[in-house]
Formats: sequence, structure tokens, C-alpha cells
Amino acid sequence: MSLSNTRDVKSHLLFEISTEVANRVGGIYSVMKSKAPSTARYYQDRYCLIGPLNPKSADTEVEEIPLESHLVSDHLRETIHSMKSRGIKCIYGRWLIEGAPRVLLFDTSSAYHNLDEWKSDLWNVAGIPSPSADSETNEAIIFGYIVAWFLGEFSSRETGKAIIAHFHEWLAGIALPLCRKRRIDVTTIFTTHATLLGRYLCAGSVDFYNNLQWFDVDAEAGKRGIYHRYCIERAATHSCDVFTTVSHITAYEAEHLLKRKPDGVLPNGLNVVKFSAMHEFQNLHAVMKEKINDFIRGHFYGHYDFDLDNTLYFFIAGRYEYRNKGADMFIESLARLNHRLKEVNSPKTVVAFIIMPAKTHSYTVDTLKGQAVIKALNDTVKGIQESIGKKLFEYCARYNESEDKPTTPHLDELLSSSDKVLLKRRVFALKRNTLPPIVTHNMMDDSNDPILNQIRRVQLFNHPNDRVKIIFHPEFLSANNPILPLDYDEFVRGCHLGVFPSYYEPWGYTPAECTVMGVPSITTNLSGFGCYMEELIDNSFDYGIYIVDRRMKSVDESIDQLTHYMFEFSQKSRRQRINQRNRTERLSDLLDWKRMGIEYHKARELSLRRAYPHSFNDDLNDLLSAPGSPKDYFNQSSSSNATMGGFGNGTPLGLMTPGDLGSLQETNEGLSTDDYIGFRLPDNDDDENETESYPL
Ligand code: G6P
Ligand code: 1S3
Repeated sequence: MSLSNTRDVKSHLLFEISTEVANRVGGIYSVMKSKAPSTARYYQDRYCLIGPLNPKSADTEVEEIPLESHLVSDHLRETIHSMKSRGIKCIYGRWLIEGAPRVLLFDTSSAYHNLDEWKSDLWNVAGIPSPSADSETNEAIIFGYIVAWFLGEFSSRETGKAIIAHFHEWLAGIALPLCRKRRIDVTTIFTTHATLLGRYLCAGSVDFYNNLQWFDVDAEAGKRGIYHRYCIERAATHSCDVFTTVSHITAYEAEHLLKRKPDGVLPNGLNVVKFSAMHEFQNLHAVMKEKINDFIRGHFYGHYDFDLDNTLYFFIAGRYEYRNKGADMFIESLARLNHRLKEVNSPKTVVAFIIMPAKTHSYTVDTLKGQAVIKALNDTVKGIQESIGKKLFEYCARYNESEDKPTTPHLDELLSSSDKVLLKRRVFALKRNTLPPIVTHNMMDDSNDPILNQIRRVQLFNHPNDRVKIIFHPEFLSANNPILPLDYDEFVRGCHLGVFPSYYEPWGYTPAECTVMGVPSITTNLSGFGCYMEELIDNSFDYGIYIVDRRMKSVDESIDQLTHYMFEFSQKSRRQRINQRNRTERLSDLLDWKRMGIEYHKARELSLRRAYPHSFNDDLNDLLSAPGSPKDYFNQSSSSNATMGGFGNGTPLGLMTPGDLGSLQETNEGLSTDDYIGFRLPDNDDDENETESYPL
């Protein structure tokens, strides 16, 4: 949409809008939070995130800035005052994370009296229906109308600078058709981090990727009761100036399900923190593993008959989407791994954790008891150890050659009979008639839980003969956890292998997080991350990135491949694991926002070009080369002169991002190729050649 041509595009303002601003829900929160330091560094006070107010998280994550402060621009202050005078409550402040970006959080409850009016307006202006029973959609409507209201008022006050409004996911997307209809003078970007239909279809038993072109989207959405949500997502997709998603595989999906080809791909990055000493992350692994060991001793009390020095910790974690996140495949492969390890008489034990939040009542008594009895034993041993130490010291200190005594005391003199009784009691408390539990919590719906049922089906019950043990922890981890007191990051560091055999995974933060922490992981070629790594690295398994083929293989073959990877990993020596971790950690730079963020920059540039074509004198490099911009960073940090799509001279070949591969162009044409790198249409062999023409 071409807007006024008087706005200054170089010093443009940026608003990023999402329901996960200062509000941890899932992957988008990770995007916002990890990207904030670099975005805030570049934009400084020209950057503000907008989200709905969740008082619980805002209380701890946001520090308010008084509106009267000199830190608040006049236009912003006036806009907020005007909205407040009409009943809209909000908080403006700093998000207390690295980069301390500014945030504007609207209290949607202050606008609910408008719901019916706004719903009917939504129907009139965009033809989007909104059934009353869907509270999540109601919330999205209220939030969307408030955001459109804000952008409308703000842009009518701030008339000098161009304004970019970047929306994430359908939940934040209602404002997009409104901005378009009201001709609000802002340029817009919409990033979808998944598609609604994709998520729903994959969760069922559908051969999704081979049938993407053929789905009757309206009917499929209707059958699943999400037609109105789908309308919102589709309206957002078609009303924005620039449409993007997080990977090529989801771009392909979006083209078919949302009926618009994305203009580019904005992959997920991470804020990579390097330790000053290379080996520091290895030390951390050992420290965190010891904490997991403590938990294991308690959990397996009475059956602690395996050697922790020969035990490997595998895990899967994420949103509880049983099929989409590959929990089904993980459990089946663990059963096959168990069989293979037994077959070769392996001395190794694999403990597999499943960290996926489900509805629960509390920890089970058995789980709590396990930690309690092992702690009691530990305390007793420590007490006895101290008293033995004192006795030993006294004995030796008083030793007199003239006395007819041995130089060192007998054990009986050190360990009193009361100590022995106490120890016996502690040891008897470790007896148990049941097997160690496969789940740590009392589940709300134990008998229908898909993960538990699958574990029951494959009979992985933590039997002493099993070489693979399972622990399902249906709650996210935290350092305040009474049984496994570790934050997620710490837990990952202590593990040996992350296993994420996803079927539906637009990007996939979990394996990426493993990589930057130097922990090897298994992913699939149906995840954005997997495709990206596959494209970038040959023999990625050497670097601790194992990619299961879930595209060209049958389910059974994929499970075998996953089993093989896990088995192969379990055969490695400690030295080999340490070396592999070093290689994995070296890949971190590939995932750093310093590299990935460049695609966001290009998307913003494209949106400005599309909305304000007259403000460009075709020397857009000025924008991208501004001090502190990603291009500036690359030019400084590389001496290579390789040329490639997007940036021309100075952008080194090794610094590619997935978006560079045939997505956003510096022209205003959007995607310039029919191909999706790393993911192609199943019946389109010709694409093979086109791929080769890229400067890989
Ligand atoms: C790190 C530590 C080593 C430790 C090793 C254990 O590398 O620096 O001291 O021996 O971890 O590795 P593992 O793969 O056996 O847990
Ligand atoms: C989505 O979150 P999810 O786990 O539901 O967005 C994430 C951030 O873009 C992405 O990494 C993930 O694959 C998507 O699935």
C-alpha cells in the first residue's frame, strides 16, 4: 500500500506487536526476548514492543516509565493520554531483559465493553465472523482493535517519521486488516510462526506434506471449528505490506494454506553468549549433570543398580503436541533402542526425559518420597562422615609410639553401633516393591494421556533389565522445582543429547538452544532448523546435529533411523562425546541474531519501499549500511568479498542466512524464485537445478 511520501524513512520508528511481549507462552516469547538486545541496540528509543498486559508477568518483567518522563516522546504521551481519557488502561515501561527495550502493554480488560461493537465492525469491514464462545479470539479482537486505535492516533501525531508495525502470529494480527481499511499511515509486516491449519492438520493423522496443495482450506478449518481464526490469519496475511514466516518449509505451507507466497523468511536466532574460556561450557555440563545425577539417585531408589558414570541423559522438551513435536516417534525409538542395547549387552544406561507440560494435580508421593529418602541417607552419611573425621583426627593427633596401639584405628572404633543402626534404617527405607515411576506427577487424565499410553504400549516401565529408562516430567522445569531444581537451560547443559523428531516444526528453538550450549541434538528435515542446518553443513552429525529423514522415508524407516542415531551416540566414548560437544558449540555463530537478524532488517526495508516508494532514491544501501546496522556488522567482521543474493560485495558467503536463499530481495519484488530451499514440492524435480544455481 503506497502511503504519504513525506515521511523520513531513514529514521523510521519500529513497533513490534505480539501477545508474548513480556509474557512467556512459547517460542514467540523466545524470539522477542532474544532478539531485543540487538534490535534495541540498533533502534534505541525508536523501538517499542506492544502486547496485551498480563499483570502477573508484567509485575516481575516490566519497570514502568512515568509518562511525564523526558524518556517518553510528546507524540507517544499525547496518544496514551488520549486513549486513557477514553478508558483504555496501559503500562509503558522497560522490559527487564538484556537491551531493556521499551514496551507498551494494553490492559484488554479495560476495553471489553466494546467487544460486541468491534465484532460487528470486524464482520462489516473484513467479513470475519467471531463466535461468542471462543475467548481466545475475543481477546485477539480486543487487542487488535486497541492496537489499530493506537497506531491510528499515533501516526496522525507523528507525521515526520515513517512507522513500521511488525505483527507476529494471528493472535496479534487483527489490527492488520484494520490498518489497511482505515488507511493508517504505517507500513506493516506480518510474520506467521506456524499456520493454524498446519498445526491442526498435522496433529491428526494426515499425510500433510504430500497433500498440501490439495487441502480445501475453508472446509478443513470449518471441520475443526477454527474457521473464524483461520479468517483472521488469512486476513492478516493478505493485508500486510510484507508477509513473512520463519522457514522455507513453513513458507511453502503458508503459500498453500494461506494463499499468499511469503515475501521472505525470518529465521529464529539466539542471543549467543560466549564464555571467555572455551572449556567453560564443558565444565558447566559436568556441574549440571551432577545435579541430574542427584535427582536420578532419588528417583530410582531401591533400583539404583546402574552406573551413573555409564549413564547418558537424553531428553525431549516443548509444548505438549504429541505428534507434532515427535513424542510418539521418540518413545517408539526408545523401545527399539532398549532392545538393541540389551542385544549387545551394553554397559550403558540411557535415561530419557520427556519435559512437556500437561494438566496435573501435583507430584506423586512416590516421586517426593524418592528424593526424601535419598536426602535422608545423604544427610546421615554426611553426619557420620564428620564424626568419623573427628575421631580419626583425635586418634592420630594423640598417637604415641610408646603406647602399644596401631597407628590407625579399627573401623569399629570409628563407626559406632548407633551409627550402624541409623545407616541400616536409612538403607531399609530404600526398599520398595514397585518399579521407579515413569511419570513424576499425578496426571489429571492419566488413562487417556497419549504419552503415558504409548509408554505403556511399548512397556518401558523402568525395569532393572531395561537399558533405557523413562521419566515423564509433565511440567516445565525451574530452579524452584522441589525434585529437580534446575532451570531449563541448566538441565539442557547437564544432558547429553536432545531428541526432537518433530513432524510439525516451523523453526524449532529446542535443537538450536542445544547447539549454542554445545549439546548435540537430533532434529528432522521437517523442521525449519533441520532444513537450515542440512543446507549449511555437510555431515552435520559430526557436529552433533543429527537429522532424521521424515520426508522421504516411511514412518517405520524414520523410527529406525532415529534409533540408529541414538544407538550410535550411546556407543561413543567420553572423549568422543567431549570432542563432539566442542564441535557442536562451534556452530553457535550460525544461529546468532547478529546473523539471523539481517533478515528482519531486509523485511523492514522492503516494507518501507513498498509503502513509501517515493522516499527512496534507489540508494537503499544507505539504510542497510547505517552505523550499527547488521550490514555494517558484517562488513566490519569479514574480509571476504564473495557476492550473493541480497547484499552484494562485502557479504561473506559463510554468513548466509536461510532468508538469503531466494527470499527477500533488495528489489521490491519479494520472493524471486519458485523454490523453497531445503524443502521442495514433492513432484517438482526441475527445482533441483535451480537450487544449484545459488552461490552455496
Ligand atoms: C566435561 C567436563 C569433564 C567431564 C565430562 C563428562 O567435558 O569438563 O571433566 O569428564 O564433561 O562428559 P560426559 O559426556 O561423560 O558427561
Ligand atoms: C512456534 O512455536 P511452536 O513451538 O508452537 O514458533 C516458534 C518461534 O518462531 C518456532 O520456533 C516453532 O517451531 C513454532 O512452533
